[in-house]
Parts: sequence; structure tokens; C-alpha cells
Amino acid sequence: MFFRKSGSAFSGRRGPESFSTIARFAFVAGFVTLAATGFLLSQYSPDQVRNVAAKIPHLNLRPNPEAEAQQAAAEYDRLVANVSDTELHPIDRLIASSRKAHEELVAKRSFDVATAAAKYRERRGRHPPPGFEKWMDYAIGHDAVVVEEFFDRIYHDLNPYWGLEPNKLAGRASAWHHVVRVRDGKASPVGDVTGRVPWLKLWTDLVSEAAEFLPDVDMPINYMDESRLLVKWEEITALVNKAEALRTISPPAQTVQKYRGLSYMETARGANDTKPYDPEWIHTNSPQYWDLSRAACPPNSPSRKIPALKDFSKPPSLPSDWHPKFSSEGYVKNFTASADPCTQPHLRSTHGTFIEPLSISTSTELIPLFGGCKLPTNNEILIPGAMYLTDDPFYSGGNGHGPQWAQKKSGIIWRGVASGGRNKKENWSHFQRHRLLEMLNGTTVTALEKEGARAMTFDMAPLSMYDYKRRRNGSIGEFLSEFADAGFTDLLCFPAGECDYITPHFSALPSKPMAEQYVNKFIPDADGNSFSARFRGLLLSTSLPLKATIYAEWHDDRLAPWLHFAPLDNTFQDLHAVLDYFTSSAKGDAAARLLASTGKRWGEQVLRRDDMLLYVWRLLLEFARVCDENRLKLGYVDDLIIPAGSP
Ligand SMILES: *[C@@H]1O[C@H](CO)[C@@H](O)[C@H](O)[C@H]1NC(C)=O
Ligand SMILES: *[C@@H]1O[C@H](CO)[C@@H](O)[C@H](O)[C@H]1NC(C)=O
Ligand SMILES: *[C@@H]1O[C@H](CO)[C@@H](O)[C@H](O)[C@H]1NC(C)=O
Ligand SMILES: *[C@@H]1O[C@H](CO)[C@@H](O)[C@H](O)[C@H]1NC(C)=O
Ligand SMILES: *[C@@H]1O[C@H](CO)[C@@H](O)[C@H](O)[C@H]1NC(C)=O
Ligand SMILES: CC(=O)N[C@H]1CO[C@H](CO)[C@@H](O)[C@@H]1O
Repeated sequence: MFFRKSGSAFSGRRGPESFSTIARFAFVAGFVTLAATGFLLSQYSPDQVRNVAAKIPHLNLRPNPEAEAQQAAAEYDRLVANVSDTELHPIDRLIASSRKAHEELVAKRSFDVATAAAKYRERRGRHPPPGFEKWMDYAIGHDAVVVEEFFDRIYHDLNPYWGLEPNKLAGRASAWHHVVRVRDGKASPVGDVTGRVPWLKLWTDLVSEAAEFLPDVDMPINYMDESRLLVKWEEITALVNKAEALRTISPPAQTVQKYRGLSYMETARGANDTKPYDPEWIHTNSPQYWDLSRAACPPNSPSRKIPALKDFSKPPSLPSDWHPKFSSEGYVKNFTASADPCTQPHLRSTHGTFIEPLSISTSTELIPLFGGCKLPTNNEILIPGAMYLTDDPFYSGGNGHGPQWAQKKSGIIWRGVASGGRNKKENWSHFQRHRLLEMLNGTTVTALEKEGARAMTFDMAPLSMYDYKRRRNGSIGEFLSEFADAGFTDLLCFPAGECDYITPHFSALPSKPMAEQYVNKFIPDADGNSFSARFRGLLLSTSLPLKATIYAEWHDDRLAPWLHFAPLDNTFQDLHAVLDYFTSSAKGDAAARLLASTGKRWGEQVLRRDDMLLYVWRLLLEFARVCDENRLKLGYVDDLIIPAGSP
């Protein structure tokens, strides 16, 4: 929906009151990301805290996330060491390989600008953009973990734009409806946001923090919840090929350090060309979105030739023997790949985005546009979702991040609204949130186990694929009745009030603040109308997030599945087996604690406001370069130039 007030994409249908709350929070100066570390830790380094704690044993210290993560790892390692290789669970193997890969990645960290610039050239095939040294200064000064790979997303997103003509690109970016504008080292919001969500302000405030180090640049932003651009695969490929032909590391002596600036636009511009450039927007409703999306898939991909489903009145058909390449022994291994609709034709009938999104406004033309999330097939330029920039407790859970693992209840909790698209009598059984909740409903699962029935949204995954005791003796439903507390807070029936079709299957439950939910060990996270903006809050909590999504976000390259969170397949076929692994042995519980505490600790290091700032800062240096007619010559080379007079 265009510019709607309701933030329905973000897991909640929220009235205007709640947005004034967000706005209020947005005005609060400063943003305390590491609130959980508490009073003492905010004044002392972790080592000092440990020393203080050792001297005053009776002192009731808040848990130290670093120490907690280390203890959790030691406990899990001790339990793993005691089982033979053949007794290891597939998830134990995934955890081991994820830890190893992550360790190797973090070992590539740069601590100075010369190293960072060298790694940049090696990975990107270009000089870093001018302004790179100030960027790195800030990163060093704020203890940011700079690993070149963490920024891959920026280059993936921007690459096709190198295929467009720079002045045209700059003009379109500048004239867009909503823009964060940087001129002469100052950021300002441009565009009418009366009565709308405060995203523009949240993003402008972030950019302001780096504005003095930025060239003139315009960041045109998508004000819809839904992602917008679906350029055909052939066209994007042609643009990327053009971009590749332009990739070069120019001799330092021929390199230009100064951006052209955008003041030329103000002087050249007549009243006639300040109008936003709107490509042709496709507003037709679903199921066409699937058809638009698959046109952005490679020609030989499984989804490319499978048209959108026309009839959603039958229960969804999940693939009966689903062994995707991105999984290993039934469990997701490559989380990025698991989000790709191009390889998973069944997503056309199992995700609300492809069934009946609330609204569509899509273009197949590449225009400059920034947004908080997108499908792997979309072409927007990703920035951190504006919701990650508020401290609204609805998303962040507030300052409380939950009790220590030992004090938690062994349970799974979920609250949210029945979003994901417009659910109706004829199509609701295809929506991801409905599927997740039915699978967590003890009554529903017990009926399946006892009567061999199938549920509206799913069928039990084959025993041949997930073989474990609870599955064999038919006690998953019984287990869930105790373990799970999951329900919609609003059924969002359509037409409103006519809920007869859904009430036999779901009942609305009262909502629960995130801070209370964190009493549970496990919290699943599922897409709503677009991405779920709770993920960051969940990672920073002491609970373990279990996550499936088809949406890409800015942070994907810095998070590791089976180390910082538990990944799930978008069908949720693995859900029961994953929960069984975590809850049926001391080793499983230690694994859950390991992931929960490692994810929290890592989130505190790489998902801070400073990290989001550094991501956007680097992105804007790059975007300003792509929009500059001297772009092929622009580059940071100070590290390569030997100062005159040196030996
Ligand atoms: C290791 O396993 C044996 C049985 O296989 C058990 O008796 C022992 O308590 C276990 N040790 C630990 C540390 O869990
Ligand atoms: C007005 O628009 C036309 C057509 O796009 C363009 O040729 C002309 O230069 C513009 N005028 C000014 C003053 O920018
Ligand atoms: C994961 O999948 C993505 C997308 O398909 C691919 O680019 C990437 O190389 C894969 N990562 C690994 C570690 O295999
Ligand atoms: C089934 O197995 C689980 C896990 O071992 C056990 O807790 C439960 O009591 C068993 N239930 C039945 C009905 O046998
Ligand atoms: C669980 O499923 C039953 C039907 O099997 C339904 O009556 C009930 O409302 C569901 N619970 C929730 C919280 O949705
Ligand atoms: C895509 C699709 O078939 N959606 C259906 C959802 O249900 C409504 C009826 O309430 C149909 O009109 C839509 O076609």
C-alpha cells in the first residue's frame, strides 16, 4: 500500500498512536545499544569487571555477554566431546562448520586503512572511494569489526547501476519523492511525510552523523513497506556486463580524489525537470507478483517457467521430498540461498508475498531506490530498516534483553498479527505465519498424529527424513501443548469482522511485550507483509531466534546460521525436528544456549547503531561515485603514494 500509515509489514497492525510513540523515540538523542551490560559494565572494560567481581563475590552482577558466550561454548564442547561421531546430530555438524567458517572470516579483520584498502582492491577490483580513510578512522575509533566480506551486499546491490549513465542516475536520485539529501556536509530530509511513518527522519538522523565526511549525494528512499523493483534477468545481466567492462584499478597518478559535487544540478536545473521520475508502475494485484519475480530469475532456474498459481482454494502442496541444495541432511546450511524464490517454485503457493500482497507497485525498470529489505529477485539498494533505528520496545524489546539461560523457561513463544498479505477464506492456508502457528499448535499436531489427518497449512514432514523418538511415538503434539505458547493477537480477517473461516483453526491471544517473551528460550521469527523488523531485537536478546525468510537485509553477510541464530526452511518442514534437537538432550540445550549467547554477543559487536552508520556511510561514498561523471577515475590511493622525501 502506498504511504499507508499502518506499519503492517512490520509484524504489527499499529494505529497512529503507536507511530507517535515511534516518533517520540526517534527524537530521543543518543541510542543505547549495549543497554544490557548495565551500570557497572558501562564504566569498566570486561576485564576490569571480572576483576571487580572477583574481589566482591557477593555483588550481584548482570551477566557479562562475553563470559556467558564463552561458558556456553565450553559447556557445549564438553558435551560434544563425550559423544562419538556417529552419535552426533546433523545440527552438531552444521554448528561445527559454521563456527569454523566464521572464525576464518573474522580472522580477515582489518585494523588499519592500508590493510583495509588492499583488501578492498583485491575483492572489488577498484580503488576504494575517496573518503575511505575517514570512514576507516571512524571504524577504528569505534571498534567496528571491518571484514571486507561484510560489505558484499553493497557491491551486489550497486553493481547494475554502473551500467547506467551517471548524470541521469544523479538527476533521478535527486528528484525522487523522498530523499535524504547531503549538501556541503549536512543532511536534510526532502519530501512530504505529513501523516506518514517517520522513516525519512530516522534515516536522515543516521546519515547526519556522517554527513561532514560525505560528498554531495542523494539517497532516494522507498516509502512503501513492499519492495518495488523487479528488473528482468536479461536486462540486469546486460547492465552488470556493462559494469564489469568498466571495472578497473587505475594508476594512482591518474586518480582523482575529489567528487564532482552536485551543485551543478541546482544551477542547471530549470523549474521543469525537478519532477520525480516515475517509471511505469504495475499496480495489478496478485498473483502476478510471482510472475514478475520469476522474470528476474536466471533462465535455467526451476521457477523461471512455472507460472503463478491461480487457484489457492486447496491446501498448499509442499514438496513431498524436499532436499534442497542449500540444506544438509534436512537442515538449512546456506541461509542466503534458502531465501531465493528462483530455486523454490513451491514458494508461489506458500508465502503471502506471492499469494495476495496488500498492495503492489512494481517497476521493471532500474531506478535508484533505497529500502530496508527486498526479495533476492528485487533490485533495490539495501540500507538498515528504519525500525532498527528506533528504540521502540515493540521491536527492540526495550532495555531488558531477558534473563540468563538457566533462569529461562524451556518454551517457545510467538505473538503477532495474521499478516503476510490479505488472508481470506480461499487463500489463508498458504500464508507463512498461519503455517508456523498451526505447526506450533499442540491440539492441531496431536490430531494429525492420532488421526492421520492433515492440517490446513501443512503435512507432517516424512519420517524417512526426520527420524526421532517423538516423531516415532507420536508425541510431538503432546510436547507442543506444554512447550509452545504461540498465537495471533489479531486474525486480520477479510472482509473485516467476518472471521468464520478462520476461527475453527485459530483463536486470538492477548499480546505480550517482547521483554516478557524473552523469558522463553526460543522465539521463532517469520516474515509479515515484508521482513520482520524484530530480528535485531531477537538477536540481541538472551533467547534463541529461529528464523525463516525470503527477504534479504543489510546485515546478512555478517550473520552466520547455526552460530548466531537457528535457520529454518521457508516450508518449516524442519521446525519440529529442530525443536526436538534443542530440547531432548543436555547437548541440545547447550547448543541452544551457545547460539543464543553467541548471537547476542556478536550482535553487540556488529549490529550497533555505529555499524549501521558505517554501512550506510560506505554505501553513500560508493553511490556518490557511481553518480559522478568522473567515476572511473575517482578513488582513494593515499596508501599507494609514497610521500615525497621518504627513502
Ligand atoms: C559421558 O558419557 C557417559 C556415558 O556415555 C556418561 O556416563 C558420562 O556422565 C558423560 N560425561 C559427561 C561429562 O557428560
Ligand atoms: C526542461 O526540460 C527539457 C526536456 O527535458 C530540457 O531539454 C530542458 O533543458 C529543460 N530546461 C531547463 C532549464 O533545464
Ligand atoms: C550460499 O548461496 C549463495 C546464493 O546462492 C551463494 O552465492 C554463496 O556462495 C553460498 N555460500 C556458500 C558458503 O556456499
Ligand atoms: C515418546 O518419546 C518421548 C521422547 O523420548 C518421551 O518423552 C515420551 O514420553 C514418549 N511418549 C510416548 C507416548 O511413548
Ligand atoms: C489451536 O488449534 C485449535 C484447533 O485445532 C484451535 O481451536 C485453537 O484456537 C488453536 N489455538 C490458537 C492459539 O490459535
Ligand atoms: C491469488 C488468489 O487467488 N487470491 C485469492 C484469495 O482469495 C480471494 C477470495 O476471497 C480471491 O478473490 C483471490 O483471488
